Amino acid sequence: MSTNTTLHDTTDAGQASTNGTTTTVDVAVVGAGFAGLYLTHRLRQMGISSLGFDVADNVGGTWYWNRYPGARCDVESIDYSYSFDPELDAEWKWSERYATQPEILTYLNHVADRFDLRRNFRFETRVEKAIWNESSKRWILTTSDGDDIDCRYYVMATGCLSVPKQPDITGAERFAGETYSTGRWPHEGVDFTGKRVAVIGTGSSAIQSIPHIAAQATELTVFQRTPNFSIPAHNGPPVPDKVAEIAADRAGYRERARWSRAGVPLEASEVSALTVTLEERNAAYEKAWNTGGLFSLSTQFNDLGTNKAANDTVSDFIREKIAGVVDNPETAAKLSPYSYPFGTKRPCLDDNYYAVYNQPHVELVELRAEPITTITEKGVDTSDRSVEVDALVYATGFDAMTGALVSVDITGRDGLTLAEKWSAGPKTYLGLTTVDFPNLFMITGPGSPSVLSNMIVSIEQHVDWICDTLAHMTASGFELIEPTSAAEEAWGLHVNDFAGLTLFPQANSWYMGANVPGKPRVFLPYVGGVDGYRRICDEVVERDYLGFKLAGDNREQLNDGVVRELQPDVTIMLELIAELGMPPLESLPVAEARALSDAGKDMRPPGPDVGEIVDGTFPGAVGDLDYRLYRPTSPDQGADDQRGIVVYYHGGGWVLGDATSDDPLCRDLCDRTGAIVISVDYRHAPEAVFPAASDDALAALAWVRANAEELGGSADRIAVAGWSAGANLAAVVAQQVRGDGQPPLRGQALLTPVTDGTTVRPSMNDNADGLMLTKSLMDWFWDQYTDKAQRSDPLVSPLLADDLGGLPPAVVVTCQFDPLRDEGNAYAQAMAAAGNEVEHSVARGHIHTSVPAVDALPTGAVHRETIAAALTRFLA
Ligand code: NA7
Repeated sequence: MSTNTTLHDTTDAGQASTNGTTTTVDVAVVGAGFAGLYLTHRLRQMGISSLGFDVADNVGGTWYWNRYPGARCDVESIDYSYSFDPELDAEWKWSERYATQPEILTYLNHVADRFDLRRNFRFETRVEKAIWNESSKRWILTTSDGDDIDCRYYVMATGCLSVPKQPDITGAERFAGETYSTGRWPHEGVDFTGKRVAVIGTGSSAIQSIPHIAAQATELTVFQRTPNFSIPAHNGPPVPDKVAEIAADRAGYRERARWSRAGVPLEASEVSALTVTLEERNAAYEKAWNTGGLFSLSTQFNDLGTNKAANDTVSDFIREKIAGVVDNPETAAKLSPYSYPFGTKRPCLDDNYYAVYNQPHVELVELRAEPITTITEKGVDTSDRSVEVDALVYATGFDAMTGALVSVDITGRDGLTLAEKWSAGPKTYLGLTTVDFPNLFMITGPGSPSVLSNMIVSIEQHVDWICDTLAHMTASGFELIEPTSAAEEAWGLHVNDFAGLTLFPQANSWYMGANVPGKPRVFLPYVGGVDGYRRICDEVVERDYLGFKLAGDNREQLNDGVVRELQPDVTIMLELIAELGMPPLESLPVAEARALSDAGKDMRPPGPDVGEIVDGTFPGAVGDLDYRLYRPTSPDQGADDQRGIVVYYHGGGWVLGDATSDDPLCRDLCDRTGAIVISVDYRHAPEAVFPAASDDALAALAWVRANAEELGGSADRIAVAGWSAGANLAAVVAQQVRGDGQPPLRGQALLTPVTDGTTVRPSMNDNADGLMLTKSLMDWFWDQYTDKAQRSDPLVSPLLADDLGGLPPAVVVTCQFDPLRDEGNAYAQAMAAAGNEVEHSVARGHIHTSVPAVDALPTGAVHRETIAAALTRFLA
């Protein structure tokens, strides 16, 4: 990074210039909180002029406004501090583990003084409008003091929880007593002594303030819509061990924070909550409960955020704690959350919150049972009663993550406003930028880790990324940056895919936009971690601003592309497998390749239970072979009480595997379809070469047809299915038995089939390496099974059959990043063109091996369901 770069249009580097009522500056910044202050400091260092705005009369951002009693940070202050200046970091001493709002505000004022930042801000000034001027390639801002700001870059450093939610309770304007909002608390403080007080809301602000309000009020009534999980803060002086750890290696500690999941260095558990005993689990939770802190409980096991059953264990633990503290069992029950998993709404840290309800003058009203009908002049009416109060405190939260961004009237290219563009939910690239709003940056915007992380670490990362980008642009002669539509679209999918792996979407939380009436239900932050996200942002830069268009007077660079296309669970699996450092299968003798491939079986989840599993043998083309039969638990289907049968052929390139090697997938198919699944073996290459496998596959079907009733199924309702080379066999068998005088096959399910050994299609080269099935492994499989000359035989390349008419209905699932994708797609298209019924889908973000990974890769489930639903239809 360069620290003394200037932009082209800066006549007086580092200074804004004013002409009449227009001020010209390089960068306009909205917000004087943690983000705006650090950004201003960095820009000053770089010699880039900036002007910041804040409605408040001083610095502080969220910590300026949230002055309610008990307001504190709920990430330890030692972590919730700037790291950009080691001297500042070393010198500043927090007095408590979780600093109070006044102390945090003092810190921010100290930072503003220390780096002389206030002179770059106009306080008590609101940016009301921002319009992109396409001809000058600049933003024109209109401020509340009537001034226009003409800037090259426009940065919204407006925070994620800065716009209080508008009162959405009937009659709110009628109340004649004192009204307060936690997010806009009077600077002089409020004395509730001798007063009857109502608090509406039980989020973090309420949970922090209620014990303080209860200490003064004569009567306190708390109106709770949804109970929250709250963990004791165990506040006190900063934890000595942690202070010592940081003092010993400050730079190392901060670097670990930058590369941690949540922006705080934490030990991540690798153990599932469901694999330990109840005693072990509760001992872990008890220790965490006594340690306190936002992350203590959630990091005890690795599946609390992704597995509901695992989450239930910690949720139960907290509910027991609530019951242990609150004397009145009815009140304890009301305070116990059941409607969402722990952690899917922001958990709270408290200081004796639950015990407040043991005080005789404190009452909890459960709004789900008795909703507020209206606020009146005197208080709050519910469906059951009228509660008269002297003061009403709204602790009803914020229009989170997008509220502040759309509260300024921002108009981008072609008159499009940000509010219009985001009417169905925010669209960003990396949570930093958005299409049609060139040179606009958001700090901790939607689609970035932001509120799921230590905000200060995320703020510093965003500010650094933006400043490094400006430096790069200046040095390279660019003055315009905008993401591409493809990059933005794909980022939205990636953010959503990641959230879908977690329990977060199960809650009506502000993470989901669910707290604001009418707000689109979209998961707003990025759940992939500060570490993973930082890696992505760095990679975007390393790949020369992938997904961005950069332009200057004399040059333009369009580097369209997508930074993360694989499903997130597929990426995680690939990283884990890469860590194992296994040799390529094709580099091994066949016996060793088989042993290595078999060893993987023990590492995978077993798949669902089925009613019965029977192992046996059947006559193959030249001798007995094994089968494994899966009988479902579900009630019999079909008029004659006989089930449909799926004859399944396993994957493994005609070389690896056996009748049991796709066990989880077969269980899953059996469970989802309610059909009998018979996984049949076939002879393998190189011992038995082409056409041994297809001969055995055909023999297996003949045997199942002849013995269907004995197996508990119906000879009239048989389908074939397979994965990879097994799908090749299923396709070949389906062609061979056409019109053979027997009841026709009801269907064929082909998952990533091999269909043509004669042509190298683009997907083979595009996905040649690093995605489990490689091009060289596929070549090796082919070489084991067939001579090159044999590969045009439809018995191994079913796509090359002269006649593809009259085939059974097919479901074909191919994977986007599979070397076999294009030949699978070609087969689906060719079958459809020949007049067959074909359902074909391409599994987005999947690789050759990921869809069969039952219970290991959640994103594959939808594609297995596609196959199962089609089979169920075929066999009905
Ligand atoms: P939150 O966490 O959004 O809490 C707001 C609370 O107000 C929550 O209990 C809401 O219930 C409740 N609420 C909101 N609207 C209503 C209406 N109309 N009627 C009754 N109750 C209502 O905001 P906080 O300020 O407490 O905390 C925000 C974050 O700041 C916090 O997570 C930390 O990160 C710091 P709901 O759950 O929506 O049913």
